[in-house]
Amino acid sequence: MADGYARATGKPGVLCIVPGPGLTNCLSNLGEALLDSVPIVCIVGDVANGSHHRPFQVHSLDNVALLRPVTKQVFAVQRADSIPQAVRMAFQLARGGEPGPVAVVVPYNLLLEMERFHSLPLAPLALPFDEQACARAVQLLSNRGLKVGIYAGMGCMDEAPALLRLAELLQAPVATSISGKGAFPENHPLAVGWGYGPQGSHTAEETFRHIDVVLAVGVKYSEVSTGFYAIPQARRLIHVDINQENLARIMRTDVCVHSEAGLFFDYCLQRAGELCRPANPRLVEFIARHKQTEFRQSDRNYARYCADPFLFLRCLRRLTRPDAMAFVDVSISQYWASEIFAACQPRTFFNPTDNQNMGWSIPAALGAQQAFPGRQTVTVTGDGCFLMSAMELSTAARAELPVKFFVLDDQAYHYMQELQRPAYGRTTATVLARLDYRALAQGWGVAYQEIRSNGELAAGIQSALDHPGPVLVRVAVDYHGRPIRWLRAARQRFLSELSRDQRLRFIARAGVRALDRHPDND
Ligand SMILES: Cc1ncc(C[n+]2csc(CCOP(=O)(O)OP(=O)(O)O)c2C)c(N)n1
Ligand SMILES: [Mg+2]
Repeated sequence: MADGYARATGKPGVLCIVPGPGLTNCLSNLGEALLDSVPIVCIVGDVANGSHHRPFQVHSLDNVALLRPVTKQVFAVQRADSIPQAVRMAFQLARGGEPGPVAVVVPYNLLLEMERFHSLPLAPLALPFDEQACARAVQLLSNRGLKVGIYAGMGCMDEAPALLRLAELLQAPVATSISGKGAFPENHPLAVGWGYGPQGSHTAEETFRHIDVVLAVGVKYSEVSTGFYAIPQARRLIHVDINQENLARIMRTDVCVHSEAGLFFDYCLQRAGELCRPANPRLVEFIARHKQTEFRQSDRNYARYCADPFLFLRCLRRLTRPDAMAFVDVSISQYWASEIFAACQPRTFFNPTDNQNMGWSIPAALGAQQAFPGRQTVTVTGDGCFLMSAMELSTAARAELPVKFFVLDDQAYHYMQELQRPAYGRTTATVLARLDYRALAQGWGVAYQEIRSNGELAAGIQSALDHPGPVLVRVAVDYHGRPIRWLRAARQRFLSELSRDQRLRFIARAGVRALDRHPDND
């Protein structure tokens, strides 16, 4: 919930937990916030310290050590008078630089003490700005003989107006990373979708084939966003990021700019005269044509029975408002949603990208809905993801948070099946139980709805959206046959990196398994 609140508002979410099980239960989500650059301040009580310390206290795990790998920093407070400073520093650090979770651990006996606090606000952190590198970037961008494309990540999320102005100035097509979706309006004539390689949108891939200089801002080129690093190497690359350690880690980079995105954009926009390019109707027409093709191809129904998940996502986008907040979980549908669910405003599309923490979307959506009670808020989970955190529907009912929870029910971990079947010729531990979702909804006290075919999509989605309270919607889906660009790209990349021996073993196993079939192996 703290993570969803932070992503939706841009402000740190605050999480208060007990040590021991409270802490171990939230480690996966803190890890998500760390890898996805989400500011969270995590206040953790701890067992008594100093003269109050006794052996065998409840929850006396090494809580500080547990927190270290999933946070930017842990402030382990030892005395009551250091609490205010630790909290101030935690907020500053959570927001500062590349955002992330920060923990303050307070032994509970300190909360019984009296203290007069005199804690002054901290001086703001200086934002990184490398003027020389910015100048080199501008020099490259001002060469009108080179075609420029922009790749924008989450680091641009609060700089959308400047990003838009720069893109129009350069007449540059803009692709985003998954978590950058919304930083640039995807209905803009220069928007090409997400990715820019074989794993991303078709239009982005086609458009960036002709690009000479990629300007990447506020991105890391992480495994998930690049389709197991399948994104092509740009002929020339300028990489701008607030965190120096993210620069040039994955891609061969010509200009590394260690700068905050807003300062970089300001610097460029002050040099509008040098960067300005004439309108490029041919590019705009090229993008529009590919978008049309993409849209037409996506219209095809693949489902043999039930609803087509891609058509569901398309319909959901059509029926939700532009400022609706969509939380898309770790299922196959996250890649389809990245392609078809156009985000036209910042902080409207959310995904647990780099920790791929199943079940994240349900509580995250509650945190966001709490921050913005009037905005439509939806989750799209697979049935597997749903099972990881579905109990939080009781919170939606209790706190009257009108989130609409769409569950794509295929009774399987389809994602795992897609990975296992080509490699092993069989699937293992991927089939899920048949659930009575209606009874579950009734138990939690939320409304219930079912969508069983494409014909029911529009009316089913609309009536859930119209309902004033939380609704659980079971969407019975058939994933069969629908191409998954991300998986195809990641698979090809993976295979291309195998040694000759590894590849031979792979092929031999596939051959043996083709003869030795275990259809009910799961
Ligand atoms: C906690 C956790 N366990 C396992 C995984 C590996 N994993 C990624 S997606 C997935 C299956 C998701 O199933 P579902 O939500 O039904 O979506 P579908 O694949 O059917 O689209 C699994 C097991 C993970 N990312 N996180
Ligand atoms: Mg599933």
